[in-house]
Amino acid sequence: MNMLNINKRYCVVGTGLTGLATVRYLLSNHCTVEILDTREKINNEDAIALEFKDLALCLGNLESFVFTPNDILVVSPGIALSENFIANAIKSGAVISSDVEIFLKQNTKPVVAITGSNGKSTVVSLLASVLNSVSVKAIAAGNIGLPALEVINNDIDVFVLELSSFQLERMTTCPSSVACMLNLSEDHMDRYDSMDDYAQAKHIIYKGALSTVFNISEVLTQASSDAPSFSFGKLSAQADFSYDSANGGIYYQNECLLNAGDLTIKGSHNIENVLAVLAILKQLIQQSVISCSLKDCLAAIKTFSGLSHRSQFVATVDHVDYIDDSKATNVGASLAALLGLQSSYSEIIILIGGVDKASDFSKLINYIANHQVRAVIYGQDAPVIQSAFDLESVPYSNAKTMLQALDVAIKCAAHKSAILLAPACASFDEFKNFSERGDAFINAVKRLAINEGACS
Ligand code: UMA
Ligand code: ADP
Repeated sequence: MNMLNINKRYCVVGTGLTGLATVRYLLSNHCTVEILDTREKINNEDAIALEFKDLALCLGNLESFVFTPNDILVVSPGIALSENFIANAIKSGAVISSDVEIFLKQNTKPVVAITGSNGKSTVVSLLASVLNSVSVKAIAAGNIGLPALEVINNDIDVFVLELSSFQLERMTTCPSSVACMLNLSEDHMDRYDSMDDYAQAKHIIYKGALSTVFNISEVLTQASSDAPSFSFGKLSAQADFSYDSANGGIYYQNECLLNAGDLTIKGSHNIENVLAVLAILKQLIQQSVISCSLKDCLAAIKTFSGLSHRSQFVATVDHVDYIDDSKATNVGASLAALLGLQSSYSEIIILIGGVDKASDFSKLINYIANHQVRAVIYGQDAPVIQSAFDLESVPYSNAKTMLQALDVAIKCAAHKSAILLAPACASFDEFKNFSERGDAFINAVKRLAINEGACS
């Protein structure tokens, strides 16, 4: 049934990926649409005017925009709900919605919804590729960079949605076949008042889920609903899906499904990601959403090689390994990268810096102080990060830019060590996004390899 209301005015706020996909979908369903953006100048204004010829585009401060009870605001995730114009809209009787909310109301196919502070993109990609390998048509969409409304009409058996806290916070329910929260560590503290607020936003994923999957090692990921639940955990034999570090086995209860040594993706965080995927698959099997067995899924799990910019080996130059984890944009992810690599190297030099998200760096600094790790700190918010290191009396090196930080690291790297880009910060001071930052690192390492003639 079509839940859209053609008598309402849909005010789509934001002209990025989400906003434009939403406008296209609403127009194709004959809705009345207006496009708004809080920025005075947007670089795709001409393209928007060309694509949506007769549509009103309102740019700049929206505080004096007149909203009415007839309005539904579809607010893009990058726009904080604390903006004054949102409060004005609510006061005027308008309703706040989002692209994912519209998707979930309109969609009729099974949905797997996945959130967490880290590992979301890896897990949604792995799950979608496993489902495709057993002839279930699946697509990974949402925060991974493909707005859900862009693919709603595709011929798909199961939608695998990556949902950020920004997307979840503007929904009241999130109906799905399986909802999973992978982990919960500090991120986006520039948008949330506290970890509690951030956790509350993440928990919306469980509202309306027919079954849940959570991380037994992180109690805050557990759903409070009565829906059937599976736990996973790399450190706990109590979990439904567990890992035995003594023999490398990955288990469903007492049954060994595969050995972690057979996985192409490496690092203990990726073992957790595989456990989560197995638990989600088991829920889909139990609900008869898919008709294969867990065993049928193992070949695709073993061959999955991970996503670029997530702990990816780049090259060995002059006996030093270079590793790109540009996607480590928070402290938890940088720590996971270090933990995953530590046992393979005599020393790791980590490049940290960029735009801080009001993070607490103490766990990372503490780890660096107690392991063979040295830090090179760079970028716009280097002073903030350096003060945190100074407070703990942990030494570090300085650089202005990411590439200069790489130069500093190269000069002091010993044989058999690794240089790791895992910045624990956003990239916007120097780059468009984390991929551009990772590509800049990879290209610099490749140039180095050519100059040294020693790439292996
Ligand atoms: N805008 C305003 N006012 C603001 C901020 C933005 O008007 O205060 C406008 C911008 O001018 C621009 C538009 O909003 O026109 C951009 O909207 P957006 O920031 O929501 O970006 P989208 O292009 O729609 O991308 C969003 C997600 N972005 C964010 O959550 C910030 C993308 O996640 C997601 O891939 C995409 O929807 C598709 O679902 C990115 C992200 O950084 C990758 N996510 C965060 C993360 O992973 O940590 C949560
Ligand atoms: P997200 O979409 O949540 O940002 P990604 O799969 O893109 O997750 O990975 C982001 C970062 O987190 C990368 O640096 C990656 O190495 C790290 N990571 C991946 N899985 C986990 C996990 N389960 N726990 C902690 N860190 C992880």
